[in-house]
Amino acid sequence: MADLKAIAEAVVKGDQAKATELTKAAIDQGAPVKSILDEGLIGGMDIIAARWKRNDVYIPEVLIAARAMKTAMVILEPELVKAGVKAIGKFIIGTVEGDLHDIGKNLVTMMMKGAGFEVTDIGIDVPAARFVEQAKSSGAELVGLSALLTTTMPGMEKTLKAMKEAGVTAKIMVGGAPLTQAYADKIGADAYAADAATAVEVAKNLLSVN
Ligand code: B12
Repeated sequence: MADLKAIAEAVVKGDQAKATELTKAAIDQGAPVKSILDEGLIGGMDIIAARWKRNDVYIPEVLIAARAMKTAMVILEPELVKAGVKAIGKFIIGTVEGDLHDIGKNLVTMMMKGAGFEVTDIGIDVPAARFVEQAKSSGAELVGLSALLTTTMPGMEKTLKAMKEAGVTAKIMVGGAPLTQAYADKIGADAYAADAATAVEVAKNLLSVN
């Protein structure tokens, strides 16, 4: 029988080779691909996210775990497509115009992918018009805006306004070190999260998925 717990453990340890080998073995043994994803790979990322929130592990461990998941996903992804397994939601994320910081955004990207979202990272220094265009063309249910500078935070409000005016229906989540829940409320964002692990919980709540 496929050992899905061992896959999760390999992800937690950041063991790329083991995560990949066990994922392949589970596919060969006929384990349901959705279970390999949910209980194995996402299961591992859930554990690392919880440990990160408790400060039991730090960013390097999160990055290494995410890399192990990404490597194993190369093998699992075609099987998920074949089986018609869909992502739990479509999410696009970018850092607002004038802002080049991307470390936090990249962590949010990894954690969201780790939780089963389909994520499109549209990069840094993204003008409002590009967020609008990408949100519309991708059909994403959720858009994430990141800002690390007090001088670029107003770019979030501008982007939110542009999206509303353009009729974008996606929910909008904001984050970045200088942000607060109060600021998110003031600019009319649908949600705020202080870190990438919380971003996943908030995103799931917003879209009512588990
Ligand atoms: C690394 C860094 C840089 C790097 C960026 C490299 C990169 N590829 O990102 C470089 C050297 C390029 C840089 C440049 C500058 N920086 Co800088 N930088 C930092 C630094 C040291 C760390 C930021 C970081 O990566 N933190 C780690 C990540 C993991 O944390 P995070 O970004 O907050 O992300 C977490 C959460 O906020 C949240 N999150 C983030 N995004 C999102 C999005 C969503 C949707 C959600 C839900 C959650 C979420 O989840 C993340 C993970 O948990 C900070 C200081 C600090 N301690 O924060 C200064 C800092 C942000 N920088 C600062 C400044 C001033 C600058 C410059 C203007 C400096 C200069 N004079 O040139 C330039 C600006 C360039 C530009 N136009 O953007 C100031 C900002 C001050 C202010 N009040 O605005 C800071 C605070 C330093 C300081 N104390 O003065 N910087």
